[in-house]
Amino acid sequence: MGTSKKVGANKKTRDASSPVSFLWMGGIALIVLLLAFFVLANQTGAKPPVPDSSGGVSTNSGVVQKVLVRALATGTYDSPVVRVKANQPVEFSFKAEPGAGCGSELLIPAFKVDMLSLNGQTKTATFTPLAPGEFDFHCGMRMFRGKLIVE
Ligand SMILES: [Cu+2]
Repeated sequence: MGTSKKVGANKKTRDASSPVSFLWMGGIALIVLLLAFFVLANQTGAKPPVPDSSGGVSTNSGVVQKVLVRALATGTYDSPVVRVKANQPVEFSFKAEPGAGCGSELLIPAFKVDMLSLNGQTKTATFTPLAPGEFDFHCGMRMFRGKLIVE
């Protein structure tokens, strides 16, 4: 008997849908307000594009040179020769294919880079070569071999 009364009570609160509809209206009003806020915020935010007033010479203004080297399951790098320019930052990304074995580690000793790519994840090291030259990159046992040529 007690359980049937509780079910009846539940049905009654559901049928009296006024609190539910108030909730809906409140939610919709909130969403509209939020949307309006974001639109206004975007408009005010987009208005002033900061003028590039800095006329000073910046030594680090070079474009970042993005490089991706993959260690393949066949035991080689997909790009064994990488060319970059001196005095510009290099973003050296590295990804080892599953099955690359010890090739999942890539070292560039000259720039103290040591990256470990496990489960196909991409690792990135950033450095700036200050002078031209040729620098080796390789796995921990130098089976995978590549050359970073700085021009
Ligand atoms: Cu190796």
